[in-house]
Amino acid sequence: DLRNGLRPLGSTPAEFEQDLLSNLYYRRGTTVESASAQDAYETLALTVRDRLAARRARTAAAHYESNPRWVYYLSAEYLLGPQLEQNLLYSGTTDFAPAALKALGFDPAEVAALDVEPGLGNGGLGRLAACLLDSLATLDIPAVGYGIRYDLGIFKQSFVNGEQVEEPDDWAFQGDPWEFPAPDDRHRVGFYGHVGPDGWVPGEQIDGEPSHLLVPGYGTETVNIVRLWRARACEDSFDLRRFSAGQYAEAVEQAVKAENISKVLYPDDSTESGRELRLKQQYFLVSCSLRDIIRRFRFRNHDWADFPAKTVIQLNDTHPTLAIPELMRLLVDEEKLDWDQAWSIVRQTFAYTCHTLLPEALETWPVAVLGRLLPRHLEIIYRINDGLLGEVRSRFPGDIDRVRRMSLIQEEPERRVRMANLAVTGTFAVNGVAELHSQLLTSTTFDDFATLWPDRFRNVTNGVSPRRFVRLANPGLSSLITSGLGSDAWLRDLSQLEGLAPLAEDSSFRSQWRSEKRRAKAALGLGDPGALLDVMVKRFHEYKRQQLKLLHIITLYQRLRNEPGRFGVPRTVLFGGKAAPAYTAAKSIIRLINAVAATIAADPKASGLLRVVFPPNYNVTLAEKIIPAADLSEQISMAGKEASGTGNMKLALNGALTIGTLDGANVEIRDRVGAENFFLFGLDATEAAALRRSDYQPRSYYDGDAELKHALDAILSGTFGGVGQEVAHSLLDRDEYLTLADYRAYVDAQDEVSAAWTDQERWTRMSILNAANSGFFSSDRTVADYLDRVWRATPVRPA
Ligand code: 26Q
Repeated sequence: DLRNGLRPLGSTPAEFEQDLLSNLYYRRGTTVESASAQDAYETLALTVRDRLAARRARTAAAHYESNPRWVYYLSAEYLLGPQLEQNLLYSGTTDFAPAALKALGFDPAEVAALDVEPGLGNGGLGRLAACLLDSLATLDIPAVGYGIRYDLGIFKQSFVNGEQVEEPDDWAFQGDPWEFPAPDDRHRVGFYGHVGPDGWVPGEQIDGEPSHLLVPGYGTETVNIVRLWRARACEDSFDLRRFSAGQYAEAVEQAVKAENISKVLYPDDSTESGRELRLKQQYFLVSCSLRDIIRRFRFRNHDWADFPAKTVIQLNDTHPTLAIPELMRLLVDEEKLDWDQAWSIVRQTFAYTCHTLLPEALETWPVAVLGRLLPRHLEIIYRINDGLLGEVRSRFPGDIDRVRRMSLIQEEPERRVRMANLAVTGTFAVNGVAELHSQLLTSTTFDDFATLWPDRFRNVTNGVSPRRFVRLANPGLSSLITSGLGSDAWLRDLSQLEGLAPLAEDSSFRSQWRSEKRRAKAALGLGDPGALLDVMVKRFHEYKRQQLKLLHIITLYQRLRNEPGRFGVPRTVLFGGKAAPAYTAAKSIIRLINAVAATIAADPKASGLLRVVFPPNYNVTLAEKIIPAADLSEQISMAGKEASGTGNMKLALNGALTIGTLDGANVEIRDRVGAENFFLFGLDATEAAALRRSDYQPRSYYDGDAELKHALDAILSGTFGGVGQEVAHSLLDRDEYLTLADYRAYVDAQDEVSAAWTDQERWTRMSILNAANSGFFSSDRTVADYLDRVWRATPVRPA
């Protein structure tokens, strides 16, 4: 067996250095004398990657041997974060790299800074996908993630005169040393055309070319992969008629257009209506991935009836929902199974995770667009709908309103396909991402479906990777935790953090805990050790209510100028986050934050007391710097709107206290850390929904609260350079997310925060208890819950 003939890679510093040198010569093709920092970076990446690739080979062999049930994760987004540090840690080479680089004459810090994060996602949903892959590998589950290799990731944000400006993120400009391209493993994907007697005849074809990244588990041999597709012109996409007429350039033009499918990530994290290219991306992902899954199934199996036993396919929101009609098409049209048999296989194979509560964020596509791009799929969707509506009619005779609500096709104002209804209908399991969210799904969004199929719905509360968001982001705190617990086993079993609780009463441990916070703040350049670092990092959206935080800041500023006795404690408020480029209201809030920050920075009276900072381009790399430094975590969405949140978990695990509403996973964080260690405020989901249904008058809050009036009047009267009029007007005239209704409760809760901060020993106790009781929010636990409630797959350990 040749596999066993692999020369083992060295595990000593000297061997690492040898391999680095050899890779510099033989794979990078340069020499020590002429190598640039970029050469050194790429060579280091290869040297680390080789070690993981050896583990990958052993993992693949074990998987092949056991023919297990596979978990396939389909996601339009993966926000993987920087790869170098993680892969050094997971390959056990963290300590070798700096010395080896120095020996070759390079500055390790300069080399490490060349690691570019692949920003192949927008926010929470994409980062969750990355955390789940990390945990799947850590738990030794045979799994593959499928996604799109966008040439351009999430845009780079900068500020010009305080306004967000977007620039393309050409993340792989220098090439990506972590990636293994497989150009010989292409799949052909069809679009347009018509349905003939023998099924679909596409009018256009393109190839999907895969490459994969290694996804190592922590503390185990397993290395899984994430397979990313990029669009390539196939030979048939050259227009041969034109070509023979001598119109060479025109023919090539079409081919170039085909490659646009994987050109750019859509930078919207909620709605992006009706863009055909986005639908093409979704079908491209689905078609390539299913063909790959089927090829892998056939490798070891022969009977379609075994497919569901060997395969579970998780749909990350509705973005890959076309996988349902696509698998029906493959089984019925190509494999010649009868409809009912095919439907039974499909229904046993797919599961769907919903990540939203905003009705406007439920994806729909115009029937006309979908029918033109994918005519056969539309037919299949109609036939699935016939089955669904037949079932509804027989269970609820005469209830035509129910039929209208549940239909896969929305009729008014234009005919559209409801992707969420299709996802619920074509899967055996539908989950929300936090307890409250899952409850609201069955009581509101999917109430009709939950009545029809109550067993289909379940909860899987989100989690985050403790490796990335504690160990890598916060090495100092991690060492302290390890010494406090006497072992680093918490990195694979985060519930062990509970062992820190008694140390909250140990004053020397508390003082070490505080000094780790200080260190992280200093590393951020926010070294004022006395100031409370108040952090709100997340995408900009009105429902998340960055505008509420802003009103609080203005109130603090006005207090420090007019009523210093009520000001509270010195604070630095840090914002981070991007707004969708077309989301005008969110961009106005960003503009106003920057204007308020500038006004406060220019006022000597505020110096040392209040500061607002807004570093641009919040991404995973920046999150890993900010989160360890945070004292206070802002989780202040209108209750009933944030499905879960995951930043809330990352911050709590790093010892930040939460100020928040009873929304998403905040509810579970508070249950675990204890009400006395959580600053709760505001309307709950039931109250908020009731207030919105009633005749809500935001102006009554403005008229009834002098501080609120004063804050809004400051914006209106031009205190911040005249910026933000539209923000103030939107709050006074409509206030869709009840910002003004929650303002007083929020400001009062912030006064409690200030009071708690004045007692640093008490604050530190609370901080330790927050971390100690947040072990539940590990994505390892999330994956364990998916295994138990949805996937039913078992570990396979490489020999
Ligand atoms: C859809 C169609 C067209 C274009 C873009 C999109 C699109 C893209 C991304 C729609 C939604 C998203 C991302 C949503 C998201 O990140 N949701 C968040 O998911 C987290 C993980 O479950 C939760 O913690 C957050 O509460 C939720 O907002």
